[in-house]
Amino acid sequence: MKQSTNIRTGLTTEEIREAFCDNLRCGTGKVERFATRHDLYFALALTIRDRLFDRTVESLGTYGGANARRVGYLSAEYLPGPHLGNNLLNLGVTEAVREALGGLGHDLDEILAEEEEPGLGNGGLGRLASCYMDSLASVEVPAIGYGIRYEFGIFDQVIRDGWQHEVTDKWLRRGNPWEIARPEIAYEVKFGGRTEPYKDKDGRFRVRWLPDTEVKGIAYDTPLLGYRVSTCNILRLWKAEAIESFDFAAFNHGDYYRAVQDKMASENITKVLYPNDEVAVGKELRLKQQFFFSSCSLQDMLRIHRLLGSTPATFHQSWAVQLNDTHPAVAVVELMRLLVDEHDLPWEEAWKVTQATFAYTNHTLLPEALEKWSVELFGALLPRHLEIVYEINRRFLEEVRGKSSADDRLIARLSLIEENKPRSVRMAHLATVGSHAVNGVAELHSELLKETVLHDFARLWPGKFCNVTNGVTPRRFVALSNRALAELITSRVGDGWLKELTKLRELEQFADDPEFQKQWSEIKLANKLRLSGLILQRTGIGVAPDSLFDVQVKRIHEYKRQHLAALHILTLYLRLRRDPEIDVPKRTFIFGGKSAPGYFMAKRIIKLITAIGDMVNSDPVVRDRLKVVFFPDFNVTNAQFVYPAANLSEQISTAGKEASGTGNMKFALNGALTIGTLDGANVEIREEVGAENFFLFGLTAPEVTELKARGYHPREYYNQNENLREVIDFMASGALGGGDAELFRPIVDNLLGDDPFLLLADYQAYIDAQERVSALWRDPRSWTRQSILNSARAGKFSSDRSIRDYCERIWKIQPGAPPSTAKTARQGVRQ
Ligand code: F58
Repeated sequence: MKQSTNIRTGLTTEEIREAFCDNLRCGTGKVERFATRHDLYFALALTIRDRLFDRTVESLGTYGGANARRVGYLSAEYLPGPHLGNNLLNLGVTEAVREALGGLGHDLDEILAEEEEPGLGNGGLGRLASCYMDSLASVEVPAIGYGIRYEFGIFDQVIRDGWQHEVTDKWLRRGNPWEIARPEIAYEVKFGGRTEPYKDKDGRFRVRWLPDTEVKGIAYDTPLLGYRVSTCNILRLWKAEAIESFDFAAFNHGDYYRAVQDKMASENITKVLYPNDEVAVGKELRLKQQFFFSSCSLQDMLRIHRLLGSTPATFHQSWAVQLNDTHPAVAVVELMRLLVDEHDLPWEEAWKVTQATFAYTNHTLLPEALEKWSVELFGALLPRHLEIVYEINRRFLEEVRGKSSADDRLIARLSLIEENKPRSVRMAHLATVGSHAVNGVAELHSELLKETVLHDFARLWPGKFCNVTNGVTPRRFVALSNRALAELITSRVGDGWLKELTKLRELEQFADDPEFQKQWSEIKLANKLRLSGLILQRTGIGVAPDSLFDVQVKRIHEYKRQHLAALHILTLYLRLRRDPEIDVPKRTFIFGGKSAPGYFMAKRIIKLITAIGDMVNSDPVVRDRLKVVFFPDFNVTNAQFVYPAANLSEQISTAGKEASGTGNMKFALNGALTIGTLDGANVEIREEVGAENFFLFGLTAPEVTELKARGYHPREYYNQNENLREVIDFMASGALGGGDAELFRPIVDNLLGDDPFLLLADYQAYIDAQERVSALWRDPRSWTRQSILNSARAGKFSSDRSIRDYCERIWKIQPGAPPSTAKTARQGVRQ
């Protein structure tokens, strides 16, 4: 008999098989004979979860010292993707598990396909948070990712008649084997009511908050293991529940409905993720969500801090708290309230602790995405917090006034309160004032941040601003999703690249090696075949794996300019119709991405793409040369099939609009060439891979500003460019909408009348760059060479590097194994 402990922790094939059978029996209550594939998945997940939590306990033990500073990553969104495959990879047991299951007659890949991913985010920002959690553990920084356990995550997208429809995401319907509910870790969160001044027993002036309602936040923990290390951090998501005493109060008065209603209202807080991308919603429930998770997280961090034997005045020594955009910015105010009102710290001291604790990452410059809360709403929901905001503001503005150059206009611009009707709290200002560091997510973005949105703050506190360029985890986005490529890389440069991605540079020497080139392109072709199968299954469209896979996957947004790509397809289509003999290399255009449900233009852009697809894919003259696919329901699971199969990565946002982009990095790492503008991290990707290996086009950010200042007249471009005119007229003709000329009128009118994202100004440059793409594609050896160089030189874009940058520039934490990884330190705090 094996030792009984190994059934929960052992990593051999035998131990895993035994544990799996045990979990199937005792964890899901099934006998193997009657188990469904989902039961098998569940049993395997439980088996792996045991091994992860074993390491969590171990990590907490080793990091438990009072001097260790941990990271509290506050993010309203996470997009972890399916856990199972990643955990097997990080634990190093994929093959052992495959064998163990194989021995029982089960197929690991089929079981992996059973997992439903947690869609707890909208897009880049949520996915970045998950890449960072992977890297925090992998570079061995103790951290807790805090967020919201939405019952319904981002909707599932279905395409019907070419339009997007939203279906509720019921990711918890069949249970979630990765999380552990921790009802003992619960905090009360108050809302509404009023405040009341009083004198405490020492005669000091104080304020108490008399709320209207209270809810309870319950912790749900998911272990997040680093790559081939024993550090296992946790993702702690909060679920809102009613406080029973509240129900009872109403119940006792015989008001049964009121009691049930209160309960429902409480639970509503974490019901659903707002599906908006790059637009602040301003709804009360959204502010409730933000405050709810910020408050629970801070109370939790304070509890851990005290468990470590410290007092609130040294909170910042235990915790570096990163604000992932302004969604958790109210935490600045909540920490002040906790320290001043509940822990009796003097204001000045509390403020020092608060500023030393927080750092803020900005992810957008788009004005419509900058969060503002009307003072009325804010004060009604968080009356004490509004007072604290006013006090922070008063002291801040007083400090600014003390400086000679401050005039009233500057004061008004800096204020945490926007005085326009309705008066509102500017969350980016609050986050900036309450933090010791502010960063953008790519070099260009960080510069623009200082020049635009936070210009006055950057002048006031130049030292507060820095840049941390985004990164992505090479484990999920190369090793897991492109296994064959990972194996090829490892065969040439060893396996160190997965921990130190810049080692990929060693591949450069093989860029012209015919044997390596052959293997490289065979892998790409196999990935394209795999994706073609999925495309056929999901859309019914047959695509040619040997065609150029030209891919644009990301949220649908006008600034990202999916419709510019559409103009290119129409240009090629009309050219081919006019002259079928012309040499246009075979291309498959693949789009994917969700539109916010209420975003009229984005939904129409989806319809435009699908309408072009219907026309192109069925036209006998072009259908063997061009194909257009809208791949429905782009999410992390699907993404893992898409990036490895791409030849060309479309990163064509209007310069100055995309803060960074992270898809651009995933494509490059998987050997796609980029066609792109000088926007976000494209600038740095181009710098790294070399200008000669990047298809650049379009106006630069300063040129965009200048053109707009001069007065931009899209119609002039239309009048002067015959091809462009033909394409736009075609869209307006109704030929695409089955005779309905109104269908794409809003897009046409928008482009000709206003064109806020300068498609017409960039059109010709884009078409020319696409010509260069086609020319290179005709020369497979040169293409493959450039593909290899793109991967080889994209090592900078590992999220491990980003996390090390945060550690050095912002958190002042030393990554790497804890001082003593010895098992003796087991008596750590229980988190
Ligand atoms: C994205 N923002 C940026 N926001 O657009 C992208 O350039 C960047 O690479 C990425 O962040 C990571 O830094 C983004 O995804 C959201 O999804 C918000 C969700 C909440 C409402 C407002 C938009």
